[in-house]
Amino acid sequence: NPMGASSASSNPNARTIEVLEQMGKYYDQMQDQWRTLAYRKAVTTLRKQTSKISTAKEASALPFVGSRLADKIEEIVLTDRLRRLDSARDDPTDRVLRLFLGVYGAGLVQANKWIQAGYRTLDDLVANAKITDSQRIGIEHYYDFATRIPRAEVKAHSQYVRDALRQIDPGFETTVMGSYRRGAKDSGDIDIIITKPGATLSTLRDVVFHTLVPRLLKNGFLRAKLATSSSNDDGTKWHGASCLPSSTTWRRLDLLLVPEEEMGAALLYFTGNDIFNRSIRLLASKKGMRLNQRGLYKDVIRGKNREKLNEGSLLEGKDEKRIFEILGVPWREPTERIC
Ligand code: DCP
Ligand code: MG
Ligand code: MN
Repeated sequence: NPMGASSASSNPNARTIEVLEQMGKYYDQMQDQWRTLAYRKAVTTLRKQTSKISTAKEASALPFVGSRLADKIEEIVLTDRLRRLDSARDDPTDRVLRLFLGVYGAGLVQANKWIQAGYRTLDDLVANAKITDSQRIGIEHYYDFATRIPRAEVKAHSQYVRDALRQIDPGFETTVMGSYRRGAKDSGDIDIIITKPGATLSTLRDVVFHTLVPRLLKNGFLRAKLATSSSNDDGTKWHGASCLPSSTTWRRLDLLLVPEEEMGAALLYFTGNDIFNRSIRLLASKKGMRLNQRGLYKDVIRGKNREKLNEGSLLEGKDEKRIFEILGVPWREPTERIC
């Protein structure tokens, strides 16, 4: 967590933050996005406090802290722990569920099916369950993929990709996105945007999918391709695993192809974080615009429930700063986009 270092021990709410983060991590592992978000927002709010928040009443007066979370904050201050977290950790079914949800590509439905079928360990799955190729790789490299990647190593992987790409065509450019661009000291995966000024998406696909990736699979830098969910596969992504020549640890690597005209919107989207993205999209929609990873659009007609009735027309896609300007939002450095 990039904000951790600056405020960890000096913050009067350090212990509360620590426990809430553990609870949030638990919900994240359980793929409970709603509660994960609530805990992250509460943690962000607590980090900004300069005095200790001790009672539920004080806590619920803060933004993004509802009454239940406020009660938990009081419980942590009074008892130095959280019963909900202890019970979650003790529950064996929960443990297995979290273990299985950690397998690349496994969702709640899949993980529960494995549990229903009587499987309890990763070895059970490999030996007896019907699993996809991607899931097998996710299991074989479970602990690699669960380990955070130090910033210097993210850089080394991206340099490797960049050098190989420029050998094919020096006109290509790469940008490391996600938590790395936000300045994080470590990352969950390596997100790389690939573009080339003046090139179409089909040229990008040709070079990356048909030349770069096969070459890097052959020389052993890329170890495996992993399935992308069909719902968000628009032929602009490659998901897989990479490994530096000096290492045996496999890392999750995402390549994203972006035509020049969409670079601004893609930079904005893939920098995140996800909460920042949500709030800036919501703001766009309130102003009658629409923001996605391709561009900012106007004249979007929405129905009663804010659902969009047409696509709108493009206002800006290429320039990240212009998108902020048009939205009327002061520019925020990537390192400040942590919500
Ligand atoms: N993103 C998003 N909403 C999602 C998933 C992703 O807005 N549901 C955007 C914001 C993320 C970026 O894509 O910052 C990259 O996604 P990652 O899942 O790789 O997340 P991060 O790079 O931010 O974190 P990590 O270090 O865990 O990879
Ligand atoms: Mg990432
Ligand atoms: Mn990613």
